[in-house]
Amino acid sequence: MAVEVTMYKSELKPTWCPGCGDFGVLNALLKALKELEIDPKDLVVVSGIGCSSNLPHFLNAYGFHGIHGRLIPVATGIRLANPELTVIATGGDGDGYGIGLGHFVHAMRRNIDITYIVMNNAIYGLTTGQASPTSEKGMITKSTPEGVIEWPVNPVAIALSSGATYISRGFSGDPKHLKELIVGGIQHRGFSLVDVFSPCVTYNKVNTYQWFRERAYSLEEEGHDTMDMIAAYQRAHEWDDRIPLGLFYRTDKPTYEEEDPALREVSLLKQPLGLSEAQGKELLEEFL
Ligand SMILES: Cc1ncc(C[n+]2csc(CCOP(=O)(O)OP(=O)(O)O)c2C)c(N)n1
Ligand code: SF4
Ligand SMILES: [Mg+2]
Repeated sequence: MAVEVTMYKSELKPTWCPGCGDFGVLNALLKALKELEIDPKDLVVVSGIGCSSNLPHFLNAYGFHGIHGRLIPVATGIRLANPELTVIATGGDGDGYGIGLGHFVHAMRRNIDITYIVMNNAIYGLTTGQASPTSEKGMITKSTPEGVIEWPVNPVAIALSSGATYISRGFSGDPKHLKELIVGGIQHRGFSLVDVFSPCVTYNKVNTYQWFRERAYSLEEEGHDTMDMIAAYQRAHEWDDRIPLGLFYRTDKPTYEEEDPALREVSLLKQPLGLSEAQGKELLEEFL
């Protein structure tokens, strides 16, 4: 069977503003799925709340549009229940690096085998332009009329110190390169972060496509050693004049699923429930 990008598109057309960076992320993801020939029935895409978190609606796959900042626990549960699925989590910087930061850190230290794509636009897009955890110090937004007074979080440095085993940054203005990073993340066994600079053209007039293009450079082209954690930390702290794009760090470590004695033997999906058929039916009905 020939695999086409259209296989992964849902009937819904994206509702993002014209020019939103999230279009580039969706395109890159569609191409990555085609390249890996993932059967839509074996794919689950989980999100939180935000413009970026609407992405699963536009895909033909299993989807779970969760609540703000809680996509990682849902993705973790799905992954642990059924390791035969490819589990991708998608969301925004507010979702993942703000309210969801605790879940992000713990999933990384556990090395859960999921791919987390964060559409980082340094703003709360859906709620119309408040400062986010990645908004730069001094940035004037709807919630910070005199400028942000806090320093931004550094997701790549947090990922390095929390034990993620595949840590990368892409740009929605370069979907071809982003596709490569997503393919690498899905293929990687363990927690993969793909932080994507994905401009919000409506509410962030500072960190635009042009702003990013003027600063971005390729880690690959500079010969960065992706197994060198110290070098990765140094690169992670580059942001002002030069912003690195590509794979910062990659290592092999057992996943949570491989370490857990109960899951190692047989996945949750295949373990007996210990319930009679009637009890199982009653329980299911509670949720329907
Ligand atoms: C528990 C909870 N707190 C706050 C909100 C309101 N809220 C919805 S989306 C959002 C932020 C969205 O920003 P981000 O995650 O960066 O996504 P973007 O829209 O920029 O893609 C907030 C604060 C909510 N829905 N639920
Ligand atoms: S408000 Fe910003 S993030 Fe949301 S769809 Fe529009 S451009 Fe994209
Ligand atoms: Mg955002």
